[in-house]
Amino acid sequence: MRGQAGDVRLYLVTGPVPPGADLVDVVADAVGGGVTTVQLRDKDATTDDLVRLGERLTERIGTRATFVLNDDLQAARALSGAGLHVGPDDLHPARAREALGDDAVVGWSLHHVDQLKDEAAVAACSYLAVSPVWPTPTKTDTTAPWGLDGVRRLRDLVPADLPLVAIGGISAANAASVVGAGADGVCVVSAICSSPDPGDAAHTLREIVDAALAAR
Ligand code: 3NM
Repeated sequence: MRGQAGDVRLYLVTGPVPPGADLVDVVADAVGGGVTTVQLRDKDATTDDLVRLGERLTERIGTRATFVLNDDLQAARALSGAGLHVGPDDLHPARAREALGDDAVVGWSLHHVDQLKDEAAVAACSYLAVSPVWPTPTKTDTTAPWGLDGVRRLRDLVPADLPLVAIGGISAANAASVVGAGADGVCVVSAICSSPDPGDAAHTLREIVDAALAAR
């Protein structure tokens, strides 16, 4: 069972926000602008911190966007309805699926093409993420970038009914090319979190993604 992928067209992963800004306001504005999925990611936060922040975020987001936790099953279980995103060195997606149930969103980052040989993992996922498409200052300890050719290659290899999103170095300037290469959605951190107007940044990205999806 793959659960519901939700809508992954414009996928915000949380990151640093400008001084004086409140992450909850940034996320709420971004959802107002057209973000469809929000992943709470803070590798330095405790589970309790994530649950507290997750409660504030989900209260503001309501049902307007899918909500996913990065790599903290306990926090995801504590926040009813939350999904879980894991990487290849984290909890196995099949274990996440077992723990969260058939309806939960479970996502998995693809760093190596060999991961697709793990059929149980792929079958457990609601979506897969090409990570990273391009190098990004937001996360410097990534594996080698896939580039647009990598997105095309993975879109051919991943089951057609399994949404493929892409992360890493995506902005309004290149989002259309990522969708044109086969991604069903784009994930961004800095293009929204670092923007002086997160709502407007999200709106612009959403228009670009929707137009690129319609043009395929
Ligand atoms: N994961 P930006 S790249 C959170 O490759 C994250 O797994 C990545 O940030 C991966 O949108 C990344 O600012 C950061 O480039 C993406």
